[in-house]
Amino acid sequence: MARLTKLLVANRGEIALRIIRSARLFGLKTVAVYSAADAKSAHVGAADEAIAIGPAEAAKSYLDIAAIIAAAKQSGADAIHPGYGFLSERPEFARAAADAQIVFVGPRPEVMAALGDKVAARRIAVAAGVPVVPGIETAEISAARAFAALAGYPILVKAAAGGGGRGMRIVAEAAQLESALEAAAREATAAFGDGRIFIEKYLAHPRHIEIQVLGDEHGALVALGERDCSIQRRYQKIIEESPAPGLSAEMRAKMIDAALKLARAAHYTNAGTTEFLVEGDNFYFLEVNARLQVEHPVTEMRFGCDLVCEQLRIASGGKVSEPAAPRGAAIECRINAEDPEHNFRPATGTVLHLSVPGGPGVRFDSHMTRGAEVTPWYDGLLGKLICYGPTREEARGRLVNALGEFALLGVTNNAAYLRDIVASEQFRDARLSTHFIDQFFPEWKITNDEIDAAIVAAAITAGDVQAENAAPKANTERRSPWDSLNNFELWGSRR
Ligand code: MV4
Repeated sequence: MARLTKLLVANRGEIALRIIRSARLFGLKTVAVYSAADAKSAHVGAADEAIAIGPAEAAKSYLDIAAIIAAAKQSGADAIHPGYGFLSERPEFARAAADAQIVFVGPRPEVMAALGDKVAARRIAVAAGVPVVPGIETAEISAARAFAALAGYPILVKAAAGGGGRGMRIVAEAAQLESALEAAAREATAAFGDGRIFIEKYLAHPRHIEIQVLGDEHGALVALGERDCSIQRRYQKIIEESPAPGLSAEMRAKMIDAALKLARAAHYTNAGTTEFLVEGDNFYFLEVNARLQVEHPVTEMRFGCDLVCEQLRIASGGKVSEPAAPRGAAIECRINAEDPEHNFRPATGTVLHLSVPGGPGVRFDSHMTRGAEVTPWYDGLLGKLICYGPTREEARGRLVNALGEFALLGVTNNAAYLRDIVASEQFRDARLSTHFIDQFFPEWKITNDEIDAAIVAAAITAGDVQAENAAPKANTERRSPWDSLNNFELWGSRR
């Protein structure tokens, strides 16, 4: 068993903090890496040491394999955790770590490479007896026509190197087929340097349900239930929950069995997720995410486990723990720096005020603090609010409350939008599908009664901070807090 001592976290933001916390619990020293834009970021202060790896551009910092391996060597780290995004699913990175005698916290590079190729992953699924959407592995026009005629339109053209919705094209009728195949191949070549495409029957109204698995190097594999991630916008998940509402015990058992068969066939180790589309009583393999996922906390809340500790145990050659029986329900929502009133355009700024919700079953995974800067360089995830409850309704009630208590001023964000969704009857009734947002919340405006006490209180302090910053001269006479509201931009932007 490789005894690890020091972990380099090759990531930033909330997930870097999340990993540092568990690494410390696991008894490891921690090394943060950071770009020039993140010198004052929370993960830098949280780690035992921190190493600058380059300029703000991700390509020259968090995506620079050589710079990160050099930082690991310099600090004497014997393991690297990639987090999610960035280099987390790049086999070259896992390979470079291994070549430098550093343990990569994730599956083996060959496994990652096989699963990263959606056509190869689909073949592994078929060979393992896991259902896939009827499809064909070719872009050859006559074979494609024959398949589409048999399966029926619409069909979906996908890129082998794609995933997460990139490089997909829905084809509604035969007349569009040829040009769609050409365009998809061209796009895939431009985006991924790999023009291979495949075709599937298009499922019109699916749910997205995924199974969490853990595998160790001794051949043990366990599943930790499912997550329903149907609520997404432009392929970005925004609300995730476990268990999947209405999923029968029989379907769950079948999906878990399929995920484990697939993981076994792929020689999967460490934490991974098998994504499925679910329509009625049928489920179909979509892809494997060979990493820890953003939404892993909902699984942790139900199973009372720490998936990052499990990952570290597996990476040290230890055995996966047999999961406890899951309890209750957990729902997560992603608080993003974006403006839901203006087509969700990305927002930036300085956090002037932060009210973090609390209470039983409430968890906030975030790197935000007052004064934190949100820059345009990386994704806009400000934090994840996760609520647990004995039942879905209790978890949902807590999440509505928690979103009400939450206030982050200075950076426009989607918290009030999320609260409206979680409080809605459509969400209460779990009318879940990948079209949920388009169906029920395509556009949105804040209403005046949502500008509530928490926001007003926050605005007062934020206004004070702004005023202090603008006029740093000593002033012993306290003004009325209401004065500071006058030029506070919240009111201009929200009314
Ligand atoms: C599909 C599909 C319908 N039919 N495949 C989107 C992300 C990529 N990983 C696969 N995706 C889809 N594949 C067939 N044959 C619908 C989607 C899809 C989707 C899947 C999961 C979560 C959100 C989604 C949003 C739109 C489309």
